[in-house]
Amino acid sequence: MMTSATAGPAHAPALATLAHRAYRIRRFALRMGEVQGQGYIGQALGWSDVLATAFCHAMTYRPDEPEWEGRDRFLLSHGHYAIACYAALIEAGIIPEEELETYGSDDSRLPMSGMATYTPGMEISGGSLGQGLTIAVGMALGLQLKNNPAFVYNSMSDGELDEGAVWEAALSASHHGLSNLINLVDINRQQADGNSNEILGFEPLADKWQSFGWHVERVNGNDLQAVVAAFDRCRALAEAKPRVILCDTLMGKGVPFLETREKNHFIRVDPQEWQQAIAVLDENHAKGER
Ligand SMILES: Cc1ncc(C[n+]2csc(CCOP(=O)(O)OP(=O)(O)O)c2C)c(N)n1
Ligand SMILES: [Mg+2]
Repeated sequence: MMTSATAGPAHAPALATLAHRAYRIRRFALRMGEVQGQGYIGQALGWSDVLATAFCHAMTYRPDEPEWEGRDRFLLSHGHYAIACYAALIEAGIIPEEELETYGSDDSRLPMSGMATYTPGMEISGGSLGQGLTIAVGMALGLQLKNNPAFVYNSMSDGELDEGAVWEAALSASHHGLSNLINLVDINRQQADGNSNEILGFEPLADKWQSFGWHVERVNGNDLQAVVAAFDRCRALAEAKPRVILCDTLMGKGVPFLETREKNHFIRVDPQEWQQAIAVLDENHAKGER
């Protein structure tokens, strides 16, 4: 039997350390973007604070034993956010840092869309949008039946709210009282064809989840303290309800020239800009700005 250190809330870092880890996640993602010359970097930068909170504050797992039965599960429903998830898995110690140099190349364990069969720590092959929550419901129910106390985190995007299966899963989760299910929604107000809420209006979103029987948190997804508090409340809640954290995020967060770039599903980054982006990120982090 393999023995390995267990990461988890008991070892959760102070906020400044967590901010440093979120910075490192952003930096790993930018490096991968540079290696491949492309990547969903706007999303990765926007989602890094939530990923840092999940992997470096809230979740229990063993970096050297990614399939340990007692681990909290993290499902990347929006498979195109793989670059962000790999960056978090590197920071979590599940993927070696050197491996980021292979991102997106043939034979790499880090393909451009998340694949469960390729990558340690990647629980599902997401990317067919709207499916992650349906799988998460089944997993959470299974864990409850086995008296396994692990949490299931589903990570999804606001474009996925257009998918009917999400709402069927939401009904099922509350019907079964899945208190071990925490759904994380990235509300970056962007999807392939424009502003998500204008393409298919989803507001008032908190009311919708609440009426489906969920405990709801809505936070600025780039305010680390608020994100940590929301995760903590969701983990501590005694009610037999599934939990959702609706996170309003800013695409490109941490690199001002990308934050203000015209918001597209695929933010344009010119070859010389990857290094500039890393330099600005480093500089702002050194100044304590986020
Ligand atoms: C079921 C399904 N429909 C369409 C697509 C094509 N697609 C890939 S990413 C994407 C955008 C979805 O919205 P969101 O994830 O919010 O976009 P982002 O915030 O990353 O811009 C679409 C439509 C897909 N992968 N799966
Ligand atoms: Mg979106």
